[in-house]
Amino acid sequence: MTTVRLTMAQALVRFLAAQHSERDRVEHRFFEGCFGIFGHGNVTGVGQALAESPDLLTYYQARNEQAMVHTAAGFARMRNRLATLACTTSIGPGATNMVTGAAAATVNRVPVLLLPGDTFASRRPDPVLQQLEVPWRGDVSVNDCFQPVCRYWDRIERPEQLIPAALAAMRVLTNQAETGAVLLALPQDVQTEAYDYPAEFLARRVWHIGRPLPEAVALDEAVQLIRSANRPLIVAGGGVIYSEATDALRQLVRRTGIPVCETQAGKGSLPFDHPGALGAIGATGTLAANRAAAAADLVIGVGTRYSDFTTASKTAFATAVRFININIADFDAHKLAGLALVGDARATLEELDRRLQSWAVDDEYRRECEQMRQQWDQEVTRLYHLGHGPLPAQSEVIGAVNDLSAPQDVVVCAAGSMPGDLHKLWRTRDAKGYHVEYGYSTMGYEIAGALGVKMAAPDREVYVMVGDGSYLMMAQELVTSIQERLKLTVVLVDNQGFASIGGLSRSKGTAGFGTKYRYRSDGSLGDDSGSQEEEPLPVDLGLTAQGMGAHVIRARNVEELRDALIAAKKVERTVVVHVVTDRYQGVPDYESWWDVPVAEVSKLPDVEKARAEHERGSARRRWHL
Ligand SMILES: Cc1ncc(C[n+]2csc(CCOP(=O)(O)OP(=O)(O)O)c2C)c(N)n1
Ligand SMILES: [Mg+2]
Repeated sequence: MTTVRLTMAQALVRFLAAQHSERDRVEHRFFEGCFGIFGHGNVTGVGQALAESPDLLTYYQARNEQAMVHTAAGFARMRNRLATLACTTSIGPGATNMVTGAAAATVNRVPVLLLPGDTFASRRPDPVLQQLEVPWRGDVSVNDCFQPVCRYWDRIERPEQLIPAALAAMRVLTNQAETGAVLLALPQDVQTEAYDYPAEFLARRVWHIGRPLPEAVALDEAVQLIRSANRPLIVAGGGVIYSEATDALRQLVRRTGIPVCETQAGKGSLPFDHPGALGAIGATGTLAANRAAAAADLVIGVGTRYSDFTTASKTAFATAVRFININIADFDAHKLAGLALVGDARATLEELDRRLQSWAVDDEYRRECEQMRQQWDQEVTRLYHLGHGPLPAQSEVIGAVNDLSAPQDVVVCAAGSMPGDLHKLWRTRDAKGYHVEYGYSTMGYEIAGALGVKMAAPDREVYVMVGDGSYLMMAQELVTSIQERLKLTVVLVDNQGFASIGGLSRSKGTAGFGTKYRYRSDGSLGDDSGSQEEEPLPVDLGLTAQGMGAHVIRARNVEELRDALIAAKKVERTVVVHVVTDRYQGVPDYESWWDVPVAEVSKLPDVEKARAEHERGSARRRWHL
């Protein structure tokens, strides 16, 4: 057997460079690079290996470890989970900074490979700088806190352990049902130890990603249920897009007339103007989709995890509704007591279409849905052109960006009031044109994740919609975008604080307590009721973006915003368009509900009122057993 004498870190870099995924006979390099921030714990191990062989794996320097995991996740999502980036860190804080990124990737079922440094396997210098000492256990380090947020977790304590661990990591990363964050903790001494690695371990390897079909009996039962339904409705989730099932969906919808609504991850499954497209469903849903959901007698979920936003906290659907769930993950396919069709979305939709033969919904139902869709489109037009002043409304900002972006461009967002408004209002024209991280809704994902989107799709313009709160939490990757010449157009929507949570707080009787970036002259904590004497903070977010190298344009109204977006197209580096909006001009809910518990007893009358309202809402919750 041929062997190659390498350090564990050198073998790892060679192994990563040799991994490929393959679906539909098309092969992709699985790791297109490695992000990192060096310190002790990786600079002389993985860092040495990357420096020695830059041709194997491109190294990218990030500013924050959480951000680089978001970048890897944004990249992997944009590539439909067929490729990703690795992330290397030092030990201690460098490693634990990745926990939020790992959780976000795992919640969203997106593959990322995390390679944190770890304390010495030999334990001779313990406690090493940044080591957590655990008196009752010798074999733990801070990296153990990744266990619940990773789909595979391992620590390589001998160089030869890399062989089974790396293979196990790859199996999970390329398994569509299990994928998420995968972590290999790398003790700093072991990274530098040499071993005679078998050449086969380092050879080119291709991981097949299949398109399995559900069992024939389950398909038969599904066809029977669909044929006997009067008002079937498809809920398209992220699985439709990852599986590249949008054409199959369109074909099925065109022929059968079953209308489609979309989750956050599934938005883009159909273009917004397709006759069967009812748009967003659930807590942030459109009137068309929410009305269709309430009246549906059969729901066909495709690649959805049925989060509370999708089901409007289990109030969106009627008690008697049946569910058919097409999902690659058995875990999701069984939700809401659905008939589980465990399989690939595209293959299963094609098979259902074939088996349904000439069956279609009633013309009347088809017409009714098309009418609801048209009415919704008018509502979007109204909100795009509110003519609100003096400060513009957020819906007008969305309208301007939508109007001035090209169909194949990508809008990226994650937290605040913007994701819900985008879900309702963004007119998606391309299956990969809408990228909102709403599984973990991580403030700070926006710019970092968008960087990954741009790396994965350099030919598309990437529009980042970021609130002032998210911006302040994690804006530093603007610097990385300048460094890597990856242009982003960032629309910084400044409404002076956490408007979404302020609104939620007001609606629950607590007057927006602690959600506004303003301070009062007497030094007391302001709320968000608009009733106190307040002064704005002496803070200029535009200047901070300029300081990080971005080209900054300020827009005071919608016309200036449109001009700024046109001007931004001609700028080569990252542009930040800073627009101040009216914090109190939100987009309404459309017959939906979100379960946020309210205090059962309180001294505040508004809380008591909100509690009574909450109980009325709760009465609509269903079990779906
Ligand atoms: C890391 C993180 N911390 C806290 C939250 C809870 N949270 C959700 S939205 C939000 C406010 C976001 O403010 P901003 O980005 O300005 O958007 P706006 O609500 O004003 O639209 C907060 C604190 C979160 N989603 N993520
Ligand atoms: Mg804000």
